[in-house]
Amino acid sequence: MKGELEKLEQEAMAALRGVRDAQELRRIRAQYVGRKGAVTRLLRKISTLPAAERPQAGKLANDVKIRLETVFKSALKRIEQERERPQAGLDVTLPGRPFERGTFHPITLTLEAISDIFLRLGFAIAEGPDVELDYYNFEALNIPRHHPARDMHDTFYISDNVVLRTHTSPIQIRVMEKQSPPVRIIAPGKVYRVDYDISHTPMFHQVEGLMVDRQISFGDLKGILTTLMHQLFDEKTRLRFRPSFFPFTEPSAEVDIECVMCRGKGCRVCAHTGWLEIVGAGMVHPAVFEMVGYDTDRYTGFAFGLGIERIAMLKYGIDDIRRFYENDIRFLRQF
Ligand code: FA5
Repeated sequence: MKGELEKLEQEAMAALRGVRDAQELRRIRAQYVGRKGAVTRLLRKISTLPAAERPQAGKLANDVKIRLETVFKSALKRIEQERERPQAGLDVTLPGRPFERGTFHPITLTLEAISDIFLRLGFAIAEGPDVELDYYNFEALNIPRHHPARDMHDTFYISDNVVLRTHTSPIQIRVMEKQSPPVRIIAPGKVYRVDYDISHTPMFHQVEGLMVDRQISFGDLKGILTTLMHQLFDEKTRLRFRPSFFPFTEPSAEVDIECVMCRGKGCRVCAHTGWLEIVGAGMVHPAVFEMVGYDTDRYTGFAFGLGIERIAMLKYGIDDIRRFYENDIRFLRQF
């Protein structure tokens, strides 16, 4: 046993001499004094020796173990100190590397500009989840299963009753479930549809608006949206309200803004029509109020959903919606 122990100690010391990194050191330590190490194995064997030899062998093996542990510890310290020492050739007088400052994304800037205007008009900001229950995205908005209006939304389904929200309108329901009138909120957020071309992307942004109180009229809706566009663009910007259909509003309208790129003459951005559809809107349908338990005799309200990418295209003169999401630094740096 004595001979074996001496041999192991010499071997371990020799292995340690050349060690340069901590990982290698730990491996050698495990090989000799770890739980399954060679010295530890010998220590365990002591119980099989004749009783008279045990005390001496035990002391010998323990001493070897303690000596090795001490050397391991100081080797580890040496390695760590070496690592912290500055490397030869490091010139501390060199100037630092400059790092680039980012800019806000044009969609973020547009969302902020719109939110600021609504905050000044006394609206609060509400939020809801991107991954939404079918109930909030459709059912509670008066769009039952198999209703043809579901075809208007090319939906990404997560499961049978969970979707990526196709619009920000489910936030209307979530707010009204929690709060009784009066309500005056906007809800900015990402929405998702299976759609991709010059004026459609699979992920885009909307700002939902909802105002509920006594005697809210279509005139209030027109006033708010016109004020918004005049403040975002200028006082000359014209809006056009066209009759439309949404199951959750009655009457419903689609609101176009005169193309500020060509001032209505017709260009690539407005598909040569002079107008760009940017908002779906209307008076909240009584069926929706009933879903959330609002008294339809006392309250009326309007709601709208603004398409933010379309507004940003007009604001910054961008003719292809896909530019926003190509991550081209040359494009993004301009804002
Ligand atoms: C809606 O999403 C309704 N939730 C709007 C609404 C809210 C109506 C409240 C009534 C009351 P629509 O599908 O039309 O409606 O979308 C609204 C706006 O989002 C459109 O006017 C358009 O500007 C924008 N939009 C729609 N699809 C895309 C797309 N794939 N990419 C970019 N913008 C889009």
